[in-house]
Amino acid sequence: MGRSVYYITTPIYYPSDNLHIGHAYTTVAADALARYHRLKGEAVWFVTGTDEHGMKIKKRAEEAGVSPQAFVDQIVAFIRDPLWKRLGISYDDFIRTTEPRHYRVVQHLFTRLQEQGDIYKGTYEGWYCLPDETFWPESKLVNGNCPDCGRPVERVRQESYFFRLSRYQERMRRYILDHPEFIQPVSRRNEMLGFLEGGLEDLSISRTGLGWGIPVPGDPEHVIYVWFDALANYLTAAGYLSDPERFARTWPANLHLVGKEIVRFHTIIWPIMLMALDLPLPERVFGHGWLLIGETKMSKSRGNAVDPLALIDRYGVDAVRYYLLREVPFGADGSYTEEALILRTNVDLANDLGNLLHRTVAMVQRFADGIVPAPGSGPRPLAEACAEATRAWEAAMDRLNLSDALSAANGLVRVANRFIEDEQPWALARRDRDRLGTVLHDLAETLRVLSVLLTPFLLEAPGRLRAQLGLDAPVSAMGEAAFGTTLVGRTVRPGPPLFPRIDPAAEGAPPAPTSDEAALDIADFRRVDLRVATVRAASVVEGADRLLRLTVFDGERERTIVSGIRAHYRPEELIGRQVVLVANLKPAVLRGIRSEGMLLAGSAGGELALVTVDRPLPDGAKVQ
Ligand code: ME8
Repeated sequence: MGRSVYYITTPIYYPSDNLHIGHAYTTVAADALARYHRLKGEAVWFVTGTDEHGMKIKKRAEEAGVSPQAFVDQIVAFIRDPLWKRLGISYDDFIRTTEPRHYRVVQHLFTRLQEQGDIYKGTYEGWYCLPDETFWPESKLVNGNCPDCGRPVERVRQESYFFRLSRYQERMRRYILDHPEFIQPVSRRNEMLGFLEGGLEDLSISRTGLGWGIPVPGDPEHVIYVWFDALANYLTAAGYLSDPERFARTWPANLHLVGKEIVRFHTIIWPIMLMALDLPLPERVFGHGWLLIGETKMSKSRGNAVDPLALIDRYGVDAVRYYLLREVPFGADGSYTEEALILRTNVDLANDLGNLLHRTVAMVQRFADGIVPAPGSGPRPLAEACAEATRAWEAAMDRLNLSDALSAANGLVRVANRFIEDEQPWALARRDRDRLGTVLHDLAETLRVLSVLLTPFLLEAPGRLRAQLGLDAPVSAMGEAAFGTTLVGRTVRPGPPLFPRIDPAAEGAPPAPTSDEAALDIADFRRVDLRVATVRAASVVEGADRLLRLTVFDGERERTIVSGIRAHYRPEELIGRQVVLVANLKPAVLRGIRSEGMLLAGSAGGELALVTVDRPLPDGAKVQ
């Protein structure tokens, strides 16, 4: 027998319409976790699929004027390709409840439970919420509506088969109490314990007159209730009945990832089905929060759904996957906005990560002939930062805290960008080649480590990043996150920006809101006294490798300015140049020299250039 398998599932979705980014959210999260466990060398069985029976589908098919099967076939085809294909969902099995392998399992379960007295025939009288496909007793309704979604319910009275939930109520409560890991996050666990306090009624698990579903064995007037049918998919996809050996390795599931509104089905009804069948219960059920539009849940039936493919077309698959998993702490609700997606992409990916790569590769190119040097002497803060970020990242992944994991990776990017500012490799290039080797090497190595940490989340960027570092193979194991020297001697290959900045205006999206505090009043700006001045003298400041001492004439007098531009200008090339002076800055003493103002300069990616005027102006001319 082979080793045991990490079995992870998403809900199986109703193919009643095209899916939206709420469905993509769960599925991308499960995909990232599946990729993570594969990186750790585990055998993974990652399953998603579609829940194709039920009244809702039947009605939608009637509206469309086609058979239910033809209706779902066309939507399911679309879900598999292009939807999950373009989102890069690496499922191992896609289960459809209309498949023969699943019919067999559901009918087998039904018969067995009936034989042992857990299913019996009676009459159901109560209410049904169509969008949720849920039965409700009168006592649970809220203002006559569905207590889960608030929408109207319809009266149902018919002969029905029942599943004896009540018999297992106390066992279920004990199980939840004894297994604190079973329901997560803990708020959902408390909710479920509260629900059990209210007592469990036996569940109606068949319907007559529907004609679209799995027939009750021996009583084909009845079809099996869509939730009983759907939950069993987790057994079918693990090989129950069809492949006992695989089933033994795969079951129980390690993780059912679901939206919070269906936690009750997964942590009360489903485990009771398994208890009744004498099968082990899933290790954990995680109920994540909702993507909201404003204050309301995004949903097909509310008509406020956002199409994932449209977002991919606009922003690329990596930006969409990153946004979904980074923005909201996994478990909480979060509002979706396109502006937030743009901002996230621009700040974390284009600015922080993209710049780090661009600067590093450009400096290796410029200062080390394009070849990653061997580390030389001096402290190696990035080695420790990488180890620390990897630890935090793994701990967050294991807690399913995907946004924290991404935040650990982004924190590392920021540390590395700061390291460039601190070490000033362009200055080291002139005076300390040995240290320069350490700095360039460790920056490149940090990027390589980042390519590992981003691999479960992003589809394209890790490979493109590695290509620029001279690596052709994709990341294949978690162990590659160890900080080492495998890049030494590699030739970097500068490429296009990893994430081009998105221009919100060009995308037709409203510009990112600026807070009132950040926005500058014109009066505030006018308080800065900017003047044209001419450099009359320049010299190096002894003992300070970044500083030049300048004498500038501002139209009225000469001033001394100490400026951190030594790595970019030789003193003699500055004499006679007109520059822009901040004339009303409080004087500061730098290296014992009183500096009376500041020169404006632009900087990016290690480059720096002084701001000057387009044609000569009298010294003292105001800049505004
Ligand atoms: O419930 N925010 O299918 P479904 C976050 N067939 N996640 C969302 C979301 C949102 N706004 N909208 C949908 C069913 N989801 C059943 C499941 S399982 C045995 C049967 C995600 O098509 C989330 O995972 O209504 C939610 O639980 C699921 O889609 C519901 O999909």
